[in-house]
Formats: sequence, structure tokens, C-alpha cells
Amino acid sequence: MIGTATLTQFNIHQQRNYSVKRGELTLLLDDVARACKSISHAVNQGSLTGTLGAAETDNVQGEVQKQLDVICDEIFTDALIWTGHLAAMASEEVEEVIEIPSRFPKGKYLICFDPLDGSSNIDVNLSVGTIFSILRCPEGIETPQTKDFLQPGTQQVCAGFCIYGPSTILVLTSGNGVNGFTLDHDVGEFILTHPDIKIPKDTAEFAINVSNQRYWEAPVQRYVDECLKGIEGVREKNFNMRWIASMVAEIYRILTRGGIFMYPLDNKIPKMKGRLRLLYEANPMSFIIEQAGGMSSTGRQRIMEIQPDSIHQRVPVIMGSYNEVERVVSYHM
Ligand code: AFP
Repeated sequence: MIGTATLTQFNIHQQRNYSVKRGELTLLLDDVARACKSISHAVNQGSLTGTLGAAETDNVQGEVQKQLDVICDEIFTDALIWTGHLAAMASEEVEEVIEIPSRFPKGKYLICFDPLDGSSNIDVNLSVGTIFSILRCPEGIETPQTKDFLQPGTQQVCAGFCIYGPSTILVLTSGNGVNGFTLDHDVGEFILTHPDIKIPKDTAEFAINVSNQRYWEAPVQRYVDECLKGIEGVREKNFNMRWIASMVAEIYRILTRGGIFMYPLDNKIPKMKGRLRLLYEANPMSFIIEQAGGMSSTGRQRIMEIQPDSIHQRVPVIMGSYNEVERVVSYHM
């Protein structure tokens, strides 16, 4: 199947193998893939269509939106809202839950998405991506409200991201491992190229925004300090560092060669309990990381066990190679 199976063929094969009734999920994932193809095109056109730069709006996070943030949010929403697979949608870019208009049928799933993660990198032509998380709509709920989205990450049915880099690659898990599909632009299909992705348990590469160092808590200060001391220090090996400021790019790298990604609790903005969003970034990426044999924690708690208290909740994130994350967690204990 490697190098030949399309996403649809792979998902149907999975259905048969795991004899799970997931026909509707397969159809939903086809629609998500179609949305990602459209976003890939929009992102790739960038300067040619004058859509780089800031929009005149701020998002619910109070962050200046890029034009492409708004455009990609519309592309993703328009591609899925009519399909009949969803009961509602929640976007990082939109304050309230997005209801399915009465003219469209509703389905049994909820989707949370960040249409364009890393968008501050768009103007400098670095990799960005779309992140999504699929939950079941609670039984008997006709018109889901915010509270219906507040499910711990362990309730996710499926999670994935699409990275728009030199290649456009869709990475997915439905709880039976992690698989990667590369977009063949000529055919317009995502082709299975990275089956059963597993993260190396150890690493010598860490990713953190060191400009925040003075705001970190002691366990993170200690961990990074030990990495920087390298072979002369207690780790007895040298480390490399990366920071792309695009979570999809960091996580894709970690899935490929191992590593640890940290956006830990810091007291830069004391009321903010972390930088990354639980429902749109931390939970879907945690599902993928754990399914690939890694670990994902706030430093004090498994991220996927957090009971969300709002749809735009932020959390500290430490995820990647199992043994390295376990070490950082141990420093928090
Ligand atoms: P944007 O989508 O606003 O660019 O934020 C990207 C992000 O949420 C995540 O993808 C990065 O890892 C992180 O923020 C980068 O944060 P810093 O800009 O503070 O390094």
C-alpha cells in the first residue's frame, strides 16, 4: 500500500481490518483532506494573490489575524459545514461554536480546528499547517453548545494535522497508530508514504523558545540548563536545538527523528496558563504523539486527561520522545 494507496483506500482498508463501523468517519476525513488541499493551494499562492500580511481584524485570542488566517478558516468551515457528518464546529479563530445551518443535515461528530497554525510564519515563507480534532457529539444533543465540546483528549475519535511545507503531508491517527500521506499535486490525492510512524524513545534535540527563559519554572530551567551543558554536564551528551515557531513543523520533525517540544508554563503573562490551545493544538497533537509511542504532559498532568473548562483554554505543553518527556515530568515532581 505504501506509495500507492490513497487516503480513502487506506481508511476503507482500516475499517475492514478493525471492523469498526466508521464509514461516516471515512467520509468526514475525505472532506477534511479536501479542505487541506484547498488550504495548501491558498497558502502556496500567498504573494501571487496579495493575501499575505495582516487582516484588519483580531481573533478571539486578541491576536492580530493574518489575511490567510481568515481565508483558511473560511475554506475549512465551508468545506465541512454542509457535509452532514458534523453536529457543530469549533475554530481557534472564532469565539463561539459554529452551528450547522438548518438547511444542512447534521452528523454525529464534532470538530475542533486551528485552520492555519504558525501563521506568523506565513510572511517569511516557513512551514505552517492545519490541526484538527474529532470528537463524538454527546448522545441526544441536537444543537451542540460550548459545553458539548469540553471533552478530555482521551475522548478524541481521530486527530490530525496537515503541514504545508516543501511537501504537503497529512498526518492522522484514529487510535490505531499514526500514518502520513503526501499530497500528489498532479493527481490531487493524498498517498500513503509514512505508514505506522514511531517516535524514537530518546533524543538529543530540544525545541523551546529560549527568549522566554527568565519566565520559566525551575524544572524547565534545570532541564534546558542540563541540555546546554551537554557532554560536560550530567547528560553526558551534546544536544541540538530547533525553534520554528510553527507547532506542526516541530511535531512533524519529532515524528520523523525524535525530539522534545516545550511551550511550558511561564510567568510572562501570569494569568495565561500556557500559550497553546488545548482543544485545537495540545489535544490533537498529544493523541498523535502518544499513538506514535511518545509522551505528552503539562509537566504535572497527562494533557489528554485534562477536563477542559473553556473551548479556547490554553495549557502548558511538553511532548515528544518518551524518555525525554518522562525526565522533564520527573523534574516537576
Ligand atoms: P501563530 O499561529 O500565532 O503563529 O502561533 C503559533 C503557535 O501557536 C505554535 O504553532 C508555535 O509553536 C508557537 O505559537 C510559537 O510561539 P512563539 O511565537 O511565542 O515562539
